[in-house]
Amino acid sequence: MPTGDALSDAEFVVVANRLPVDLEKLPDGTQRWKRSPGGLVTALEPMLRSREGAWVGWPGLPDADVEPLVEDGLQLHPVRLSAQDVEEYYEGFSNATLWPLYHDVVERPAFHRHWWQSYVRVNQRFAEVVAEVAAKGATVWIQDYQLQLLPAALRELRPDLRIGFFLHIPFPPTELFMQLPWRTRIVEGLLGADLVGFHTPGGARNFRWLATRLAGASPGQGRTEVLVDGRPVKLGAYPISIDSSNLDRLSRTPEVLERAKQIRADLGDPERVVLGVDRLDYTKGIDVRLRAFEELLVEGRIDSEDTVMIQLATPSRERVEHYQKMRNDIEQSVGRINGEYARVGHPAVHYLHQALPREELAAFFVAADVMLVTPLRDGMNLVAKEYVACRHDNGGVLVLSEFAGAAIELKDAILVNPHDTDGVKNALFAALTLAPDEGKRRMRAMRRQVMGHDVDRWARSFLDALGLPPPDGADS
Ligand code: GDG
Repeated sequence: MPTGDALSDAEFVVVANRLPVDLEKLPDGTQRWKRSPGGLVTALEPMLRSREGAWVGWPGLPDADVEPLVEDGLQLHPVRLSAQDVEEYYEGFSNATLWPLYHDVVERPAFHRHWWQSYVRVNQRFAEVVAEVAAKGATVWIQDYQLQLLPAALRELRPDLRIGFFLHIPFPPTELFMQLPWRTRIVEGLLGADLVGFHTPGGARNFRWLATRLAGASPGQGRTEVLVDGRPVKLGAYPISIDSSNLDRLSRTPEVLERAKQIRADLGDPERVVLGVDRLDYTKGIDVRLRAFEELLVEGRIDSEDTVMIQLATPSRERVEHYQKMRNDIEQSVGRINGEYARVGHPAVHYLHQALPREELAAFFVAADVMLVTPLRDGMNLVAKEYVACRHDNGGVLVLSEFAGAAIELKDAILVNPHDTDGVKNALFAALTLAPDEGKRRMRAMRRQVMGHDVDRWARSFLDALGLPPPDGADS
């Protein structure tokens, strides 16, 4: 990738904790860039390119001094984080304070003043980089909980910018948010934006209440606006989605269909395959579904000879303490279930702690009769939508937690309360025994939703609300 010399003056800037490419250290000590494709990059790339856009973010390695670069017409501007920043701002305040607090305190958030100081410093550093990169009057779209102080910090430096913020995780109930010692600063930070977006109307409502109570915002036009010192700030729900048609296309390719068959054959051609796919995170309720599966085995309602479970768990945040404990607990459960119910060469639960290629993931979705998505709380949950997009045969049954944002749109899933073990167990059993016609009816309805509301539509609706005009020559 070439390094750009005179980079800046971008009309459209995306800011996220991470760049869409990762810097990797090779064993010989040299470094190279590796693409890290994700839904957000796919959705925003065309818009960024057509507007000579820029992306600002951390390259993923501590203490990395790297110059801005241009990749396929897209400017990439690295923000440097020291090892201490990674520990305090990222692993600490972002992932051990905000993450558990915003996910209903399913683990206890840690409140440390030095983590907060680091969060303030890093957000300010991001603001300085964006202020350098953005052209006069440019539009800046800030992503997620790591950067909640950035809207106000940026407005302070560059009042000419149009600033949008989108939160990818749930915005918590007000009673929980009030625990945060720095609650007012966070709310004021977000109110620096012109538009603050959430996955659900509930998130927007919670934030609106806090904006008026903590930051002196007053009601604006209707319920989707507040006024901050007379300046309107729009609030709204923009449920994110996936690159539906591409995934649908991928799931129909001969390679994926063949691989799906092979997966079932490798499992010993069981009658029913139950699947879970998650980042290994305590919010995802992996323990909940293992318990449900185990109890059905104990009660003799299912038999491991003909019903197997696969749990794919992508490694995540391995240096954060909560994650280490959860991994041990889950691996112990898998071991216990297999100890009781496996035969040599025939595990009852197949557990992979690995990141798999996208094609392989699609094949698992095609191969699974029942998909278990049981988070205790989740902003949206893209896996649920990806499963639906891969079921062009209208086959497969989705069991989905009521506490995932996706439950608002995927009403034809079998919805469960993940705190209710009997409920999850009975829902799993119902899914395994659902009449095929009823299963197809439900999947068809969910596919209409997912195929009609893709990530591109999500990004457009957010940017329309922010007032970003379409690029020259665009057809919309
Ligand atoms: C946050 C919010 C919100 C997983 N394993 C592999 C793999 N994945 C992909 C999935 C999916 C993505 O990772 C996970 O997205 P989720 O939405 O399920 O969850 P979070 O990572 O927690 O995302 C969430 C999201 O932001 C977007 O706003 O929906 O609520 O928590 O795309 O397919 N991909 C590959 N190999 C794997 O092994 N290639």
